[in-house]
Parts: sequence; C-alpha cells; structure tokens
Amino acid sequence: MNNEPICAIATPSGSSALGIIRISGQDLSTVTEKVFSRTFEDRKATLVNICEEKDILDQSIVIYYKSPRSYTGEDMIEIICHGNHVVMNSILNFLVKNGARSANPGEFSERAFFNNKLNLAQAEAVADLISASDKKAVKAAQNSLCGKFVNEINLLAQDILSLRAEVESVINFPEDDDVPDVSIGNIKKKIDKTLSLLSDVIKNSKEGATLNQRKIYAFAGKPNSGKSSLINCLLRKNASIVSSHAGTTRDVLEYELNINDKIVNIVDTAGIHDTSDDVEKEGISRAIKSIASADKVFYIVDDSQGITDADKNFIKTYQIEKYVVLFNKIDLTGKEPIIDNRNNKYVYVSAKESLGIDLIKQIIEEDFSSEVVSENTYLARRRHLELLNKGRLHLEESKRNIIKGTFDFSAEELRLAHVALSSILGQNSKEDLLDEIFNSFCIGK
Ligand SMILES: Nc1nc2c(ncn2[C@@H]2O[C@H](COP(=O)(O)OP(=O)(O)O)[C@@H](O)[C@H]2O)c(=O)[nH]1
Ligand SMILES: [Mg+2]
Repeated sequence: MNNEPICAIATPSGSSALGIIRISGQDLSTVTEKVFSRTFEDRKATLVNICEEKDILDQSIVIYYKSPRSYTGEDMIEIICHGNHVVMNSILNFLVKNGARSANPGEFSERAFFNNKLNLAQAEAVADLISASDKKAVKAAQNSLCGKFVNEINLLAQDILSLRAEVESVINFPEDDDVPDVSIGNIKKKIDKTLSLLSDVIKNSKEGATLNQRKIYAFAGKPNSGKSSLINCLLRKNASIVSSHAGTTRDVLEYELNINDKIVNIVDTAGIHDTSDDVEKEGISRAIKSIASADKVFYIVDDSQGITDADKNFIKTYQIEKYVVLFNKIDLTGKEPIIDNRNNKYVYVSAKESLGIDLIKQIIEEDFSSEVVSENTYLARRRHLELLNKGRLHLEESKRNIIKGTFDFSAEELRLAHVALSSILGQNSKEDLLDEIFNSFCIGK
C-alpha cells in the first residue's frame, strides 16, 4: 500500500464559516516543515498563518494527530480554515507543491482499513452515514459503525470455527469405532443454534438494507387512464407528455419526488394493452419489468370507465403484492377524493382538478412511518446480505452432511461458511472489490 502524504478538502464546496483540509501520510515531517516552517504538538489546536512566500493564504487552526492515534492510523493534520473555496484551493495547491498528493475518493478510509483502524463493514458504514437521507438511515448506519454488526459477525464466525474443530475431531475418530450419537446430536444442535442466530442477523440486516435504497413507485394501468397526468400533478410540472392519443408514453420514465425531505423515485410506464405496434410492445415489456421491481404499484383506472376484469387480472397475473388502485377522473363522475374505508387500497382522485393528490403523498409517507429501526437494525449493503445468505446455505449444507455421516464434507461447508462471514469484514478480500468500495466514497473521507 502507498503511504505517501495525501491531502484533500473534507468539507463541501461553496461558502461556509469554516472549511477543513486533511493531510495523511506515514511521515508528515517534511510537508510540515515546508508548509508551516514549524512542528506541532500531538492533538493540540494551534493558530497559524499559512504563508506562501510573503502571501498569507489564511489564518487557520492546525491539529496534528501523531500516528497511530488518528483516523487513518498514519500521521494526520487537519487544517481548519475559512470556508471559502478560493482560500481552500490555494492551501491545497500549496500542499501539493510541497510534497502531498491529491487524495483519491475514499483514500483516507482505505488507509484506515489497511491500518486496521476500521474493518470493511465499518468503512462502508462511514460512507453510508455520510449519505444517509433520514434519521432512521443515520441510526442504522451508526449501529453498523459502532461495531454492533461487526460483533455479531465475529461471534458467528467464532461459533463456526469451533464447530469445525468439533467436526474435525469426529473425522479423526478411530475407524473401527462408531462415532457416539451424543457427539453428532451435539453438533447438530450447535449448528441449529448458529443458524438461528444467523437468521436474526439476516432479518435485522434486511430491515436496514431497505433504508439506504430509494423506494420506487410505479404508475401502471391502461392507456389514457391518466398515469402521466397524475405524475405531473405530483411533481407539479409537465414532466411526462400527456395526450388523449393512446400509447403516448412508450418508455419507462423515472422522476425524483421529494415528500417532506424523503426522496422517492416515481416511474411512469407505457399503458398496458394488446397492441401490434412493435415500439409500444417493447414499452409494455419494459413497463412490466419496472412494475415487478417497484416497491409499490399505483394502478390507475379511469373512473368514468370503471374497473374491468382486465384491470383485476393484471394485478393477479403479475403477482403484484403491494398496490393501490387510483380511480382517476372523478371530475367526470362527481365522486369525492377519498381513500375508500371499506377497501383502503382504493383511492379516488382527479389529475385534471388536482383532487386527492395529497392522499397519494400520504400513502407514500405511510410507507416510511411503518419502517422500524431497533437497536439491532444495521444499514447493511447488498454485499453483506449476499454473504450472510451464502453463510446460511453452507451451514445448512454442513448440517445435511452431518446427518448423512459425511463429516469431511460437513467440515468443508463450515470452512466456506466462515470464509463468507469473514469476507463481510474484508478479511481475504480481493483488491478490485476494495477499489470498487472505496472509489464510491467522497473525496476527503
Ligand atoms: N377529465 C379528466 N381527464 C383527464 C384526467 N387525467 C387525465 N386526463 C386526460 O386523459 C388523457 C390521457 O392522459 P394521460 O395522462 O396521457 O394518460 P396515460 O396514458 O395513462 O399516461 C388526456 O387527454 C388527459 O388530459 C382527469 O383527472 N380528468
Ligand atoms: Mg402516459
């Protein structure tokens, strides 16, 4: 790993009261000498004028963190200067002239990982905390960062290691003697216990995994039911083309909708019906795909025409679990904008008269309030869930082999389960995976 000095602005661009520039490297004495012409005491805030020849670039506070007691584990310096981008960039350029290199995205955290300051799951939690979009996501990212998730994984990994030792002792049992039933029974019990602990972690991780993924709401229905018109009402702009000509929307169009600081994606789709037009057919097949992957489907029915068997069949055919039927055009039928009490999946609206649009927003908001974040919800990534599930499959396979009496296969499955869990923490991870993870960080972190 490289450990030459790197530097970056760690605060957002634009004007702010203060800005922070970070420097990290195995040895910062040369850079310090050239840039500040002085040395600093460990962890003490010092007021300095940063001067390039006779020019004062800024008056700043400098804090020096001596290795290994720093975020990266290397020598680090934080310059707290005025939050002006011209000032900060001139300091950054001065640092680069004096031997520090501009840091790549996530390079500080990558160094922290290689210096065992953070494991991979914690490093990922740092990035997720920075990008968390609401209080729940923040709480779940903090649960991951403070090591609760890591502790659970470590405990599971230890259980699996000791199980493997037990299974191996059975393999080494003298050939002439049968393995006592008690030992086999014990191992089975222990695998079951580990499996149940692992299932709990998977459940808590699944809850958290949805927190940092943006929810997707697909608008579907027959042509001309008013899907595009309703979306334009929600977005308060003419985003999708509206026309009385059936088949106007042919591609899947995705928009961002902000409801009380919660951002969701709204998807406008081609109207579903039988058609011989090839372009429309392709649009319909794309619509069906995006409907299948949406978190919820708003199915639009033209209330002046009423709900038909084809509409009802659509929900059944595509096994849409979470859906709400929006009966649009109530300006034509004279109904009130309400959520039907008898069937709370039916909502009456009018895009033309902007009636019931708040009810649609209310339904979206309720999806957020039903999410629970407990002490054990982790902001797990897809990568973690995949590895947890892989661990579970190997454990189950190991148990099957114990039952069959193929102990050596069972031990191998336990080894693979252990590899899966330890990969969550970044043990034995490949370089390209690490690159992919750290490259998605922001610069300065
Ligand atoms: N009267 C009435 N007409 C509407 C309403 N919503 C949409 N329309 C009309 O229905 C037609 C189809 O609308 P559009 O949004 O393009 O439907 P889409 O094919 O489902 O996207 C257009 O002529 C719209 O002006 C409504 O609430 N009331
Ligand atoms: Mg449309």
